[in-house]
Amino acid sequence: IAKMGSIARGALIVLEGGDRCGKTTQCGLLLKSLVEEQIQAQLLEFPDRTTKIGKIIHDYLQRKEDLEDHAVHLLFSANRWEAVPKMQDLLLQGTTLIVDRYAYSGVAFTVAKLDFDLEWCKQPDIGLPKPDVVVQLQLSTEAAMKRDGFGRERYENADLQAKVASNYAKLRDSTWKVIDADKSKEDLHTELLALCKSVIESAKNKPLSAL
Ligand code: DGP
Ligand code: NA
Ligand code: NA
Repeated sequence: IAKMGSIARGALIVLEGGDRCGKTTQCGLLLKSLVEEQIQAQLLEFPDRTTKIGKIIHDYLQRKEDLEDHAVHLLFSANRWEAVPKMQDLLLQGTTLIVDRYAYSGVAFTVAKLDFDLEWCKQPDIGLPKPDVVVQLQLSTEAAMKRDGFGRERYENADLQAKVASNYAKLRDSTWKVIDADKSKEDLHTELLALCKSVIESAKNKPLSAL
């Protein structure tokens, strides 16, 4: 067994995109392939609907509950913060995290629904572990709307999704990779797996930083 200090850290890999872009499917496929290749990995998703805060968010998304918009924004952020101790432990133990949505969704969705100030929206997530890569799966709203299940939850309408897409464009930095998601599940997976494996390699020697 290697000494704790000598274990290379895992990578923090975030997938972002509009609703029904195939993110969740791709996260699952990535996990399966990495594990098959004996690369330690785990899946996380935000919102994590299993926690107490996550349950409130779930009811809000299902329109069972209405909440003040600033308060909801902070709840989504709190739902990420409550996962941080676990995330840090896993990353430092060498486990790569595949994360389905992160702080970028927080900003892109809140700004989209209300024209809230972008800088205000970023504040509560400052200090979260910084992803090694943010993969944005890009799919036109028309294509997303044709997919199964679109329209069920609160934010799933064409207008809002188009705004989300333009907000993502304002958040891109050097860690972002934008990938065209309008292709077969298999082709998209092949592209993502190659990208993730190279990110996992290069993250090994980099310290974990913060947003
Ligand atoms: P999902 O379970 O990935 O379908 O996400 C649920 C919905 O919540 C989706 O429409 C995106 C939205 N969402 C995710 N994170 C945040 C956030 O931090 N803030 C807001 N306002 N919406 C978010
Ligand atoms: Na959704
Ligand atoms: Na999800």
